[in-house]
Amino acid sequence: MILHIDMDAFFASVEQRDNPNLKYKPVIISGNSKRSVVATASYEARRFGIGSAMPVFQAKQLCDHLEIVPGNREKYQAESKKIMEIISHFSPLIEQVSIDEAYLDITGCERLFGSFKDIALSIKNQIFQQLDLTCSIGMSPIKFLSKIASDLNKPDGLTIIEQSDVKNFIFSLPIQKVPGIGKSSMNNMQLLQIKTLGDVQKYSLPILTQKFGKMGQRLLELSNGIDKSRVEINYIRKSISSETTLLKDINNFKKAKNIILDRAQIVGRTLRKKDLVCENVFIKLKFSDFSQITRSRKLASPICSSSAIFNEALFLYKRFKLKKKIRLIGVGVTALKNKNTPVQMLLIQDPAKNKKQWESVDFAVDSISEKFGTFIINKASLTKTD
Ligand code: TTP
Ligand code: MG
Repeated sequence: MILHIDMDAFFASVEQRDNPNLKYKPVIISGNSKRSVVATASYEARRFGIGSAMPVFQAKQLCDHLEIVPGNREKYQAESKKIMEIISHFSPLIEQVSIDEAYLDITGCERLFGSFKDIALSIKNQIFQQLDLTCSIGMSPIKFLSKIASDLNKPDGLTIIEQSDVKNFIFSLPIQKVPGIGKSSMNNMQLLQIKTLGDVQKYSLPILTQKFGKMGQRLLELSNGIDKSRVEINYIRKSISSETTLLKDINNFKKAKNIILDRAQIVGRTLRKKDLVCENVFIKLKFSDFSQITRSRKLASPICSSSAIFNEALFLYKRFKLKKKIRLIGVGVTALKNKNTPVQMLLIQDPAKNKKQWESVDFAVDSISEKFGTFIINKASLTKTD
């Protein structure tokens, strides 16, 4: 049995919880710039036809008393972490797919926690009790159906598709609900008169492949209730990077060094937040003529401190013979590992005490930034003196 959980109007619900003045009101979360779009809309705002990706000015036209709240990604990340922590107690087979969404394989967990329905209700209850947030859960024996199910009774929904109902469900499932069906495939669906997933079976594999490419085979499999994808645990992002296009092209070493330090700090913070270490650091430079290079370096032992990332990135930068002005600088890390994998022993035995000290400084700075905001504390070399 696979459970899919998705938080309701996630960013907006967090803000409504933290500011009682926003409760039961039409609220949108957006960026700060003039050209911002809606990241999410509270369910009250959705009644006015407001939704994700809509320009903010358009949302305002639809609802004149709309509350517009700037987003706070770090806060939502922290909430996301708490949610994943709660659900990880129910099964170790957990796959987080976005900031507010995860799959959980709960096959065999009934003996510990009661029926599948009981498990879903306990998860909903714990999240509500501990975080004052609601979520929607879908459950079925097939991964893609669970995702569709979680969306069916939003908000605060629970939808269970039993094995005995799978066939009927698939046959009447509107084809546009199948993940991966975009606008262009919908045109072809209409031409072929495919309205439901069951209708796919009217066509042979060669025709479906001709019309929809690889997706054709998957659709035929899905229509037969076959979904080869499993809940994939321990998914680790392959890289973390941060880059910035400069206001003016530069060729000044000190300025470049400051930007590398700034980016290294952002990358380091993300790495530590995810409890990861890296074994590879790279820099990316784009020049005034739009050409670009990346240079990377494999490390002898894993790191996660911003200073170590900075040192490696600066080393790579210095080795490069600069001939043109720089328009963009990026710093990134790859070869990521969980911090508590055995390789971490290397760090503990590392005679370079300096490295460990910098890590403790970084963790202290991270927790201060989390409490008081990202820009409250910074390296002295990044503070403007002129
Ligand atoms: P979703 O789960 O797609 O949306 P939601 O949780 O706001 O609402 P629903 O009840 O329909 O699930 O996305 C989760 C969060 O991701 C959302 O709160 C804000 C963010 N997000 C964006 O920043 N931009 C986007 O375009 C979308 C779709 C989401
Ligand atoms: Mg959601």
